[in-house]
Amino acid sequence: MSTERTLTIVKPDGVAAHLTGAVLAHLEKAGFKIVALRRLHLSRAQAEGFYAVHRERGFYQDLVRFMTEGPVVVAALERDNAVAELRRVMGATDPAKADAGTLRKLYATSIERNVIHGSDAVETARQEIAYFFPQSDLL
Ligand code: 3AN
Repeated sequence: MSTERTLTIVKPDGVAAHLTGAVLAHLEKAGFKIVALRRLHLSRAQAEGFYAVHRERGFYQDLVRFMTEGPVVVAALERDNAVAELRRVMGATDPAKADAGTLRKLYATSIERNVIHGSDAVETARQEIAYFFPQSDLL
């Protein structure tokens, strides 16, 4: 078991529904340490860049609109096996398919408005953390 870092975003639906505290508390109880934290309103260019991998997908423009509709809260998290553990705690992308007790099962309202982002791989996590926390000594 090695200590890893990953990046999470409480998406605009979660922040608007006052779920930031509940989501972060859930993550802390699941063993994640919050090592950096900030709230920001993503610009269109930032959201497009963040989700560039989905550029060709039919839902891309809607996704960018959703991610820019209000502020998000971004955190760098640390624990053993952090990338895989965060994805397990988040649950499936589609809340209808998410396991009981996962954050998306608890709080998400659709496959798009699914409350939380988590990095999909260790290298992606490193890039996402560097993007949102460029000045920090985390790197
Ligand atoms: P995850 O967030 O579970 O890693 P990705 O990376 O496949 O899922 O998708 C990124 C985001 O795009 C999702 N969190 C969700 O907001 C949105 N999304 C993914 N698939 C769909 C879809 N079929 N329809 C609408 N939005 C989607």
